[in-house]
Amino acid sequence: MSYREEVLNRVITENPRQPEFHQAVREVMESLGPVIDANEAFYRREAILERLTTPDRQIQFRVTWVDDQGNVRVNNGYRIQFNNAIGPYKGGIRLHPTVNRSVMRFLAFEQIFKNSLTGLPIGGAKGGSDFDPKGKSDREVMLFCQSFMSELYRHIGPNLDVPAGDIGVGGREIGYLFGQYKRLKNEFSGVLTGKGIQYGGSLIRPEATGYGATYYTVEMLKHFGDDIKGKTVAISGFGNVAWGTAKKLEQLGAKAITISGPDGYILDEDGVTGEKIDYLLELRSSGKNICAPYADKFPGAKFFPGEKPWGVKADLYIPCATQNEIGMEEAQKMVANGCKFLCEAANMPTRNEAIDYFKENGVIVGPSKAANAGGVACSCIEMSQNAEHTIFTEDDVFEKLEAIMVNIFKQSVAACEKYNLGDDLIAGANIAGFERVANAMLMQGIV
Ligand code: NDP
Ligand code: 2IT
Repeated sequence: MSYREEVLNRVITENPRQPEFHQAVREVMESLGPVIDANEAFYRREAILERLTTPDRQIQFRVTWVDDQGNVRVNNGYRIQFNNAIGPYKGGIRLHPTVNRSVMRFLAFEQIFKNSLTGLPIGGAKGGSDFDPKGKSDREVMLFCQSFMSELYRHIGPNLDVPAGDIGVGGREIGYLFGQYKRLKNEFSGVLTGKGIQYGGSLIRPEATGYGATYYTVEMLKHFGDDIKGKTVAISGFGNVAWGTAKKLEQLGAKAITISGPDGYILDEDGVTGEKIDYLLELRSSGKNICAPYADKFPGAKFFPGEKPWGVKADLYIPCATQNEIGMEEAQKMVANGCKFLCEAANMPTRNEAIDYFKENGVIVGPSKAANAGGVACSCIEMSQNAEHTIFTEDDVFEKLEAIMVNIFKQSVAACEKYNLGDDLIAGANIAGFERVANAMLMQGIV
């Protein structure tokens, strides 16, 4: 059995009932063949893959708060500090009822490679809670965030671990979390990113993930002799990432033609453009988490209850909602509709078997670790802005963000060329991300 297979088996045995974590590790282990197998004895002796797949630390805590009716409520809180070989832990906080240890671990594990690909000094982490923000009042969200931070504050810091947003966590939640951290530590620092611009936040951070994913898509199309202009794009979700993606697509002369929520999807052949993009913000802040009202407001659009947007014919597909939203059934529909390119803006939106099917059918997949790294890259720009006690202009941030995304694409292609991986941008990204972290780990000794 190869070293990579041994480590994968160990991860599965030691972490039972964590399917998302197994899935993320399997994908990376399968990709690392060309690097590890050529030097197997060395990597095995250094236990580099065991070290890389075992979190440095994981914190789980109770979050107790009181709802508007006076009931005491209890949720689980998590922070997985997976690897800090190249910089302080960095990664978002997710508030969604599907959050559990497996979801947290897969996200923290993938964040190691994503953050490495940015070329910036940030390690991998993720946190969150099974708290459901759906239908909660502002006050309930505030009380939850304060209680969450009352535990988390002792484990984070501007040079230790810097959380940010993810599903269910936007500017409002970051504000409440920051306020509580400041109160408990008596310290104003860049301990969180995604802050309001009034108190240290970076311009463009809300848009950064969607903008970055679109820049990545532009590079991918260019590389394969195509162009984004005039393209129709099926996207999913209607949250922060979907919004930023729709906005950038319109600016570049393409258009999103779908959005989706847990209630179904919207097809808007005229394009999710102009005021419709602003309406996504309204939908999100309504706290109802449904996309159906879009069709009432914009009568040209059609609502398909209970369905996903992946049966729609489009030039490009950019999932922006959540993990495993594209399985075999969806992949088959997309290939039948002539899909040539998929760019993953959500984290791990495609199941491994669907990825295999895409590859067999010549579809180019831009993996989430590379394509959605614009969010965390902009977070790191925010960290340096805070450390320098300054404010970067919008042009500064744009320029940096675009350069980082272009560089991520180039690094992935360079790894493909070096290891004869053809058009496998997934393996290219995994290898490029791995090499930097593994080298840093080796240089720092057995820790
Ligand atoms: P938001 O909370 O703003 O939006 C998430 C969207 O996905 C909503 O439409 C949400 O609807 C939907 N969604 C979430 N869970 C499910 C589910 N189980 N089934 C169906 N739909 C679901 O989050 P973001 O836009 O910030 O995040 C979207 C994706 O992008 C996630 O995978 C996230 O990890 C990833 N990402 C986010 C970054 C960021 O900076 N925010 C950076 C990089 C990646 P609902 O809430 O109603 O379920
Ligand atoms: O998945 C991600 O990269 C994020 N949610 C953003 C993390 C961050 O620290 O900005």
